[in-house]
Amino acid sequence: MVPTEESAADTPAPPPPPPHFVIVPLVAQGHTIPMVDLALLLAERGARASLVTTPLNGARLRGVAEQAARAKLPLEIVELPFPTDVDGLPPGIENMDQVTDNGHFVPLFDALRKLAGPLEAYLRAQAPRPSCIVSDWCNPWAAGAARSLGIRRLFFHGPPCFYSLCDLNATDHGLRELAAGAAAADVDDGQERFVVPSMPVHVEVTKATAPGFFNSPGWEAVRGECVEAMRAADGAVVNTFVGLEGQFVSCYEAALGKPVWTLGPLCLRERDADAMSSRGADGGQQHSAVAAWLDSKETGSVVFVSFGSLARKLPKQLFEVGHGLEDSGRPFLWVVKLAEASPPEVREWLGALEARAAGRGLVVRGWAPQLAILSHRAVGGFVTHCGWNSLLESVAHGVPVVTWPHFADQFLNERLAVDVLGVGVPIGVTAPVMVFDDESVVVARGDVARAVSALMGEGKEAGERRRRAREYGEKAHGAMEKGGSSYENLTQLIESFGQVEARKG
Ligand SMILES: *[C@@H]1O[C@H](CO)[C@@H](O)[C@H](O)[C@H]1NC(C)=O
Ligand SMILES: CC(=O)N[C@H]1CO[C@H](CO)[C@@H](O)[C@@H]1O
Repeated sequence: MVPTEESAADTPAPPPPPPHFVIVPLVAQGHTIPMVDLALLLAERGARASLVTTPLNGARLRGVAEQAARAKLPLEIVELPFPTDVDGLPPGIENMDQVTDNGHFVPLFDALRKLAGPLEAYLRAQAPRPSCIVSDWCNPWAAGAARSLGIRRLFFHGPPCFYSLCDLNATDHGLRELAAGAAAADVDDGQERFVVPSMPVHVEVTKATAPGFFNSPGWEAVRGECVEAMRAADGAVVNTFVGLEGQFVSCYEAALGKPVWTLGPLCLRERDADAMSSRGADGGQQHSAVAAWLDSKETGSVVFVSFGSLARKLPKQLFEVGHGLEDSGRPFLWVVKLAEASPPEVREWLGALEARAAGRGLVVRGWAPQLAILSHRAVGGFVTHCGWNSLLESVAHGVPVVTWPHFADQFLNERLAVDVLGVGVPIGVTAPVMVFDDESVVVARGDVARAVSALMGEGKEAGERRRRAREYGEKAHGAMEKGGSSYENLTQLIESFGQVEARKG
């Protein structure tokens, strides 16, 4: 019997369960932060979200769990046991930002690979089966479990589509081999420039700044696994938006041959000031002091200086930054990591700098509420390492940048900011630094002062840069609002996985 509307209303079929997304971030702050935003966003929009991590990283996400519980969001944190006795990895290290030796990174990846079994066990225990896995590009070990259980998988890649397209095209055309060959044949001092092939705009790189994660010796296995997992995935999720780099999104989608869901800027999900100030940290204690200082400053007058969660500067380089900021004459808010600030000579030097720059400069030691700072009206510029979260957070708040890339995708992110978007002043670095043990001083005080003055200055170029940044900021907010491109991409993402569940049931 075909049920009439009335009888259907009497015995309503149970609604299909909401689609269940299992999110697997890489254990590094820069990778976890946007994927936590993604999980919260999915849960806010009616999907179920599970964030998979390890115990130590789970402890850091307690604030997120509480926030979700308060808002009654269907979000859970799943802790897989971290493997013990991994060759070459000291106990207690579960996150990239705990590593203090370049030699510990590969063993950390070896340890993560062993999470594949526990992940599969978790997925197997879920009824109904999760609808979709979203795993970081750098977590290829999640691919096997998805495959063996027949769960569709998207990869989340941290960098913008501009970078990922460069990487694909450089790989397909053997650009890295070409550059390595030139260097080996000694026809090159490392500064020979290569054009990235088939890009819709002109992009030049050197051997050292050529695209590609995990290109250093010793990383071949990890890179191979990541590329294979990328090729086998059902699509990509990127923290960007069409209004920022639309032409690269569509070229990337074509080159990849899979759907690319642009859902960002994910940082704009957070509208609550308290949550914003405690993002990425255990608490927002520093926030009130920083906010009070910023409140006392004129609109757009302060330059904010921070270099992400991984790079560490040794005293000589740190002092050049400080002198440069002092010489620029602009109000500055500078974040120095605890590990950088701890040597006695640095502690003393920073104290003296603050005394000299009394009222004009504030040094935050340790963690700072970056998103709250960038959204403060007093901040008019950002000296950044060009990690994509930082760059996108800046653009999303209409703040132009001084670009000082350190490694990985950051050199191409700089090209995007400076050459394509026109919102950046390069500080002038040409080669990557190691995360640790780098004694060289790559940026002198004069470079810092020049770039900051150009960014914060009054000239026509500076004004244009500010205008463009403001425009992208407005577009970013539009993308995340109902009807905006990222909002609607997320709607479609949830619907496309919801339909699969409904069809199965
Ligand atoms: C995301 O939104 C853009 C702009 O509305 C659209 O062109 C694109 O096809 C969408 N992407 C997916 C994967 O649906
Ligand atoms: C191999 C190759 O050329 N891949 C891509 C490079 O980028 C363009 C867009 O400019 C794509 O269309 C290609 O498929």
